[in-house]
Order: sequence, then C-alpha cells, then structure tokens
Amino acid sequence: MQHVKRTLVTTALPYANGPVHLGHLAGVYLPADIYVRYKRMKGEDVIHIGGSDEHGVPITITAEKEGISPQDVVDRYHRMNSEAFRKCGISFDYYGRTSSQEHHDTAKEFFLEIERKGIFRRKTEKQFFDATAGRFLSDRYVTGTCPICSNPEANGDQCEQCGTHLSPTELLNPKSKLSDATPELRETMHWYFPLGRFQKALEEYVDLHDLQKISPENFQKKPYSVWRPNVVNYTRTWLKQGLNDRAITRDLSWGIELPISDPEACGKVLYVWFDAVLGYISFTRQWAVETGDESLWRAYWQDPESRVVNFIGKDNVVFHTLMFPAILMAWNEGRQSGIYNLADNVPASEFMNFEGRKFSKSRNYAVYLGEFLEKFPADTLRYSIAMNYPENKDTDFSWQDFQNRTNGELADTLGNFI
Ligand code: B3M
Ligand code: ZN
Repeated sequence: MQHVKRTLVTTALPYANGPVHLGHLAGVYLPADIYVRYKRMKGEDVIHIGGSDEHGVPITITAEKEGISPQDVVDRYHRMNSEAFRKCGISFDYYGRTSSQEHHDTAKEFFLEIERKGIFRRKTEKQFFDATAGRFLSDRYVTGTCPICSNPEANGDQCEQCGTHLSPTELLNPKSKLSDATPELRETMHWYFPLGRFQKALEEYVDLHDLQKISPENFQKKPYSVWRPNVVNYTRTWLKQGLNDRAITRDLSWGIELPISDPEACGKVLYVWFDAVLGYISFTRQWAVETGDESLWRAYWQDPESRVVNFIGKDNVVFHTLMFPAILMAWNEGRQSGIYNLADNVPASEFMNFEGRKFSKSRNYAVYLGEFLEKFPADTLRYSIAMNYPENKDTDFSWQDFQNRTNGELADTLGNFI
C-alpha cells in the first residue's frame, strides 16, 4: 500500500428516530472504531466523523404519533445515541446533527451549485394527496395491501413482509396514515437528479476498486483500496440495470427547505438521502471550526493524497457507491479548485442477527446499546462482537455466546494467563 497522508473515516448516520442496537454497533461503529484506533496507535493522521440523521419521514411519523414536534424526537434520540456511543468507547472526533444550521447551509450550497449548472431535471408527476389533511403524502405516509404477498400493512416504499420495494401507487386499498382516508392522485412537481448522466463516470470509478478490473494503468491512477465483493456486486447490479433519474425533493415540512424563491419549491424539502450523505462534509467542517482552524476540513476532503473511508451497513451500499459520488461529481464538474475526493473505500458489513432473527427497530426486536451498557461493561461487549464480526457473512449474537466469551475467554483464559 502506498503512503496515505490522511484518512477521514465516516460512519453511517443513524436516524435519530430510535436507539441504536447491537446490530448497528457490530456492522458499522465498532469496526470503524477499531480501524481508527489502530491508525491512531500507528501515529497516522486520521479523524472519525459521525452524527445523527435527523430528517426523513419516520421521524415526522413518530412525532405525530406521540403528539410532539420532530425536533423533540431528534433531540431525544440524538442525546441517547451519542451518549451510548460515548459509553461504548466509540471515539468520534465529531458527532454532528443534520438539523444544525451549518448542515442546512452545506446541503443548500450543494443544491444551488447543481441547480446553477442545470443538472437537475424538473418533472411533474401524480402523487397521493390526503384531502382531509390537505397534504401530499410521501411514500411512508401511505399504507395498503402488498400486491405481491397480500400483506395488509405494507408501506408505500416497501413491504416488510416480502421485502419488495414498492411505490405508493402500487398498493391495493391505499390509506393515508394521517387520517385513514383513501388518498387521491394529484399533480406535483419535483426535482430529479439524473443519475444516468453519471453512469459512465460511476462505472470507471467502480472499476478502479474492483479486483476483477484493476489494471496496471488503473492502479497508477488510484493505487489504494480494493472494495469488498459484496459492495462491488450490489453496485454492479444497479449499474447493469441502467441508472435512472431519482427524485431529490419531497412534499414535507420537516427537512431542508429548497433555497430558491420559485413558487414550485414552496412546501418542499430535500429528500433525506440527498442531505444525509452531505452530513459527512458539513460535520467535518464543524469539526474544523472546533479545532480553531476552520479551513482544516479541506485537507481531508480536497487533498488528493488524503483518503475517505465510509463504514456502512449493506442496506446503504448504493447510496454511498452511486448517489453520493454522483452528487460530488456534479459539484466537481468544470471546477479547477475545491474538488472533493470520492470515497476510496466503502466497507459494508453483512448483518449481525440476534438469537437467530433479524434485529428490527420497527418490530422492537433488539438489544439497545444504551440499555446493554447499563448492565455490562463496554469491553466485554466490544470483545464479543469483534470476535463475531459480520465481515463476509451474517453472524448471530446470542446471550450464551456473550456469556461464554466473557466468562470463558476473557475471565478464565485471558485472566488466568495474566
Ligand atoms: N440514516 C439509514 C440508516 O440508518 C441512514 C443512513 C444515512 S448515512 C448518510 O440505515
Ligand atoms: Zn409483500
């Protein structure tokens, strides 16, 4: 491996809509922390940036259910999750929030630059509207019967029972979550990001990191990381199907308002995934301000000899290997300076299950990190999970395994040895 001047490590921003559980820790935060601590011990220049993802529909739905504001919801879970990570020894250099003013400013800056370059497309489409509530319903606000498996409680974006990705208009007997009314279709305009415009550039980017494609000449261009096969495979599946336009605005009031005075922009906010990935940048900027050198973030993002590593779970792959790089490409296009590095590696884990079943925040089948650490010391957990890390395949967390590792391996074997 070639000398790397600096490394910026980021970890997926958990939604501030519930407490993080052991599955999150195993897949993303612990491996990243071990990697960062290792680099620090070697004396390398490395920072770890993370934070809360505080926009998106699940948060507004929680707020409506509990009769509180979305800000109350994210305040609660931001505090809870940052505290749980601290107790667990996850050594962030900065843990930000996407509801911060600085983050809003960064996301607006990107939107405006891409809008100025004329890259977005505007399209009018028919979308469900709840006439009782007087609001357009984005995917998650519609429920109905799944056309594939007949689950009567499928969401407008996905059926949890059979896993099929859906759009709200595919549901049978659609209902609004706001009022239970049957929604009607009305026209609304949205901004779309044309991913297809970047198809070729994205293919070339993936080729640089795909073991099957790396040539001496590519290696000259970019001599760093080879991606894990699962990351390459998920990404290639999308590339093979051909990339389409993706809507990057939503009819919602919670989120980042469009920074233009166009009447069409009224009542719309940026799609949560458009702004969330930019959190990595805005939080690095906030970190730099705190160090007393507010331009220091550029050394990590814009020096070609620095590298960016995004730790994520496997369900977030294409947002990090296609959408985020395409947003950065759109920004970089035609520029002589202020060019962002694309991620050099995107290590995505498989899942760690719990006693044979998937962890699920929505079904409340989980062991939450904060609660776990009220009963057991962090190091016993870090050790058990590190020994059982879901790097190439799903693994399982069981109480029995945790007990054996703690009592048998740590207390007996290691304890006696010492
Ligand atoms: N909050 C989705 C998730 O927690 C999303 C990750 C954002 S990373 C920029 O799975
Ligand atoms: Zn289904």
